[in-house]
Amino acid sequence: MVNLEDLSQAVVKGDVEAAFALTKAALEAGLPAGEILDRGLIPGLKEVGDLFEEGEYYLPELIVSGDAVAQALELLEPALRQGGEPHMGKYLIGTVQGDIHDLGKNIVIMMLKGNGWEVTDLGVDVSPEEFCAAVSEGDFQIVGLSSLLTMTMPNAARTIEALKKAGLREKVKVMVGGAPTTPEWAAQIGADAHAKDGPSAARVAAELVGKS
Ligand code: B12
Repeated sequence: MVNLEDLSQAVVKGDVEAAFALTKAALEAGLPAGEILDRGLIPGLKEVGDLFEEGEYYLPELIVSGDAVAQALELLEPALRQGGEPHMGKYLIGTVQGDIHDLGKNIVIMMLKGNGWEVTDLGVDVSPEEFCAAVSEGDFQIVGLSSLLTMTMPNAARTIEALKKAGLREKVKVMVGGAPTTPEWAAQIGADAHAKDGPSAARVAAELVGKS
């Protein structure tokens, strides 16, 4: 039986091979992908973040632990995105300018796809202008802005302002998320909604388009 605490610790140690092997074993043992995430990979990353904050870990540790999770996520993707043909609509997502964190965004993408959304991913460090260009060219119902750094949260606000200036704000609903963000902040910057994790992102997206 796979112990998900061992998986968390593999992430904490930045043991890419062990994290991959334990994720594979957990899937083969029939554990749901969501549980592997919530009880294995995410708590591991949380501990890495705490150690970083305490000055025990430095950037290289963040990098290897992030890499361990990125590789494990590839194994989870088929299970997380199971859900058939896209029928909810089109969702545009990206990490805001100045920010290169993408693990959380990628989990949100998997959950959205698993819940019937067609998702276009602009990647990381996406400028307000790039978001505007994509919104203007595509027929998206929702734009999702991810921000993991307190320092880059204002760039989510700038993106919403840029959409307004370009006359595109009414064309799309805007959702925001990322560890330091809150529903209050979302309301303050004029977003339509906030979600705290992948499952709630999928639920809130459905609500925003009246398909919940
Ligand atoms: C891994 C990691 C990295 C990796 C990222 C790898 C990658 N490919 O993403 C690397 C090494 C690149 C990195 C770099 C840095 N990091 Co870093 N990093 C982390 C760490 C440990 C985990 C982040 C993570 O993936 N969490 C797990 C995922 C699942 O959670 P999540 O991202 O929050 O996403 C969930 C929700 O928020 C939500 N969500 C996310 N996005 C969206 C979007 C939408 C639309 C919606 C609806 C929902 C949603 O759903 C997700 C799924 O459940 C965190 C610590 C932590 N506790 O978060 C620090 C952390 C975020 N990093 C931090 C810092 C300071 C940095 C650096 C500045 C360090 C440095 N000195 O250089 C750089 C910044 C680089 C840059 N310009 O962006 C700080 C940020 C502090 C702050 N509040 O500003 C943290 C909190 C660490 C700490 N405790 O101090 N980091």
